[in-house]
Amino acid sequence: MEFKQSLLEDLEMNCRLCNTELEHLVVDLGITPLSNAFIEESSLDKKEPFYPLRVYVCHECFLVQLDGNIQTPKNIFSKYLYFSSFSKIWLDHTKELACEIIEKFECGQNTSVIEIASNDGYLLKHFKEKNIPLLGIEPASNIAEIAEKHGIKTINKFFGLETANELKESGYNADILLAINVLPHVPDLHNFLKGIKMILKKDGVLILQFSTYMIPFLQTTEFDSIYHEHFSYFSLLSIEKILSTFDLEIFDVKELSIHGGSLRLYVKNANNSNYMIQQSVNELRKKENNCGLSVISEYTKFSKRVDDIKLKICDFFFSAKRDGKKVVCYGAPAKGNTMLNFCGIDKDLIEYVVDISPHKQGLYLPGTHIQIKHPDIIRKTKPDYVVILAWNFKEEIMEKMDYIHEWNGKFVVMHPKVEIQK
Ligand code: DWN
Repeated sequence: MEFKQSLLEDLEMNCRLCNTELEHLVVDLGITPLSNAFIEESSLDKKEPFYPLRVYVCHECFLVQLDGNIQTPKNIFSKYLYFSSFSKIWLDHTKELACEIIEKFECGQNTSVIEIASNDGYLLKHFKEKNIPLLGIEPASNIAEIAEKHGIKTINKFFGLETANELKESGYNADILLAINVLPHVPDLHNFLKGIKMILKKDGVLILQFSTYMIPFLQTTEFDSIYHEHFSYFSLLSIEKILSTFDLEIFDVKELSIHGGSLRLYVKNANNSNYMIQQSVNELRKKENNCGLSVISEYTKFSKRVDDIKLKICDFFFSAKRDGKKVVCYGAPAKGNTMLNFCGIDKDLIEYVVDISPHKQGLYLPGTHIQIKHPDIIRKTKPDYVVILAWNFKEEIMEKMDYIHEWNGKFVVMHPKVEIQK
């Protein structure tokens, strides 16, 4: 496994929010490839960069974070293989979100809606249907192109202060500013929040949502959602500190089960008196306190649990191999690559992976070099075990792949524990 010594010097050992020296390790997942760096067949014999993957918690602001920016967003997101529109559960969830926003904030043809990291237009399309003025900001050129084809006005740029300035100069600002599953991907939170402050109208509402929310993240030991494009892992405790630095205030919160446990925040300018602070905010503060989120040991004992889970994952795959069982995986999510690479599970133990995304089929997983195929092959090869790597969509996947039971095939998940499904 190869990484340049210089990269280690790039590692920050200071908190990306408050600059406090990082002293408390949450978990060290070794050195791994970028989790979305899928490989073309022609590149399988080329050098493949591996990087340290370590998470720390700051003892001042309790932000859980990678110890540095191994990769720049430009390297990760300029051409990206994650398209949001490949999961019904996710599409249903975000349709409900759009409908709630339109109703709750009385969006109409005078409402300006801007979404940061708008992907393929999966969310903004619901505003378009209501003729609500919108703008998507999407850094991945291949994905922005698809959104534009769907008639979603999209600018292909990274969001930050510079882009916000350009938007402001072009007369754009937001009554509703959406940032769904983007904040964990932002290495420079200060620059990002300055940009948000720049384009959010005085009476505007920012709706932030992110997976890897700290309560379920710790309670279910969600280590596979740690990868180089997830620079930060938030709690209400840590995110309130970030937002207050920019006179932004949370007036409502919602805990969500999607993606293994997410948090949605409704945020306003502190001097905007149009929205009362809801009881939900204080209730979540109390819940986080009861879960020990302001106690460092709550974070540092994560690592031991990860080691225990790793043993159970390895046990499953090695026992199946020993018993001559045919094992394949369903879904080629980024999280699956963290799990496989950290546990050392590769193509000796897994015959192939399937994924419905045509953008991933034919490629190979980073690090393990397991090929990604179309799900139809499962009916042909009749595997004994189908390990669902995209466990956050387990129900949807098991429903559509129910036919594996015709040959007594079994589904298996590795999260929140190794479990062979009935
Ligand atoms: O933060 C992020 C989360 C929200 O989404 C991004 N960094 C990238 C991405 O992470 P991920 O790749 O772990 O996400 P998913 O959404 O869990 O990936 C699901 C994968 O499974 C996709 O490649 C699509 C595939 N899939 C499938 O093959 N059949 C999904 C469903 C629902 C299916 O039925």
